[in-house]
Amino acid sequence: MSKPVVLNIAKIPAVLQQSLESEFELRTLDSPGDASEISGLVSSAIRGVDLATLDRLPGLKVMSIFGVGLDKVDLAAARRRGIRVGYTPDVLNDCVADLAIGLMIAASRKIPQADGYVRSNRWAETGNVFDLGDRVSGKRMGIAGMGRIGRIIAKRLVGFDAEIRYFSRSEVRECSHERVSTLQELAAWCDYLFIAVSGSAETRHMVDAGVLAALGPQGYLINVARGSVVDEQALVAALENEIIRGAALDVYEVEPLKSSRLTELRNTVLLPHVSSATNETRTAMSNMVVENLKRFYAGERMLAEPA
Ligand code: 8YV
Repeated sequence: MSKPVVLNIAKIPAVLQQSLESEFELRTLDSPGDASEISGLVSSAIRGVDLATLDRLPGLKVMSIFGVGLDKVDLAAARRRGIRVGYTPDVLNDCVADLAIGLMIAASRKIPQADGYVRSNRWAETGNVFDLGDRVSGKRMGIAGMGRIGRIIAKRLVGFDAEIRYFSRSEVRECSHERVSTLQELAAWCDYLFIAVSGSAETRHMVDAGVLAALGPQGYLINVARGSVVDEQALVAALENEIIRGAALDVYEVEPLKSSRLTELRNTVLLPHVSSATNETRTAMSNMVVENLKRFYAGERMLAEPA
C-alpha cells in the first residue's frame, strides 16, 4: 500500500525529518509535487498554518503541529474543512518552566553581564567590582496563567521559599496558591511576574503600561508564553524609564527579534524562543508529531487534539 503523502512547511529537528521520511511520503515546500495528493501537513507552533496554505491543499485531512501554542494555526478554518489537528502539549512543560526559572535568576543576578565581565577580562583588570544583583529566594512570585506550564513554574518556585499567587480567568481547583482577580492586582503585589498564558486575541497586550506601572521599580517581567501577550512598546518605555527593574524574555511580538530597543537596554535578558529547545523535549515533541499522524492514518484518536 502506498504511504500517505505529508507536506512539511516548518523548520523541524533532523530526528523528526527522518521519522517522517520513513513513515510517510514526505514532501517539502521546495518540491510539493501534486498538491491534491497531500493529505497530511506538518508545521510548528512558530510557523503556524494560515488560510492561504489550507487553500493550496484541497485534499488535506490532518495536520500535526510541533508545539503546544496554536495561536498561529487557523483552527477555525481547519474545523470548517473537517481537517483534524494534532499537537504536542505536556511533553514540554518541564523544560519551559525550567527556563522561566533560569530567566528569573539570569535577570536578577545579572548572569549574562557577569559572564561578559569575566570574558572581557574586566574582572582581572578591575577586581571584584561587579554590580550587585537582586536576591531571588523569598520574594513574591506572580504567575499569569495557571495552566500546564504555570503549574510547573509554581512547583519550581516553591523551592525558592517564595510566596506565590496567580491570576487566571477562573479558579484552578487543584492549585493551593491564592488567585487574584486581575492581572494589575497581581503585578502590584509581586516582585516577579511570570507570563504563562496562551497567545490569543483575548490575551493580546494583556501586559500593558498599566500592568507594568503596577509591577513597579523593583519588579521583573518574565515571559515564556507569547510575545503578543506583552505590549512591547510599553515594555521598552517601562524599561527605559526604570518603571520596572528588568525583563527576561524568550518570546517577542515579531520573531526573530531584530533592530529592537530591547537589545540595547541593559536591564533585559533576551533568548531566541528556546524554552522547549532541549534534546529530550524536542525528541519527545518529534515523536508525538509522528505518532499523531500515524494514529490518524490508522483511524485512531491522536495523542492530543486541541479542545
Ligand atoms: C515551538 C512553542 O513549538 O510549543 C510552542 O508553542 O512555541 C515552541 O515549543 C518550537 O520552538 C518549534 O517551533
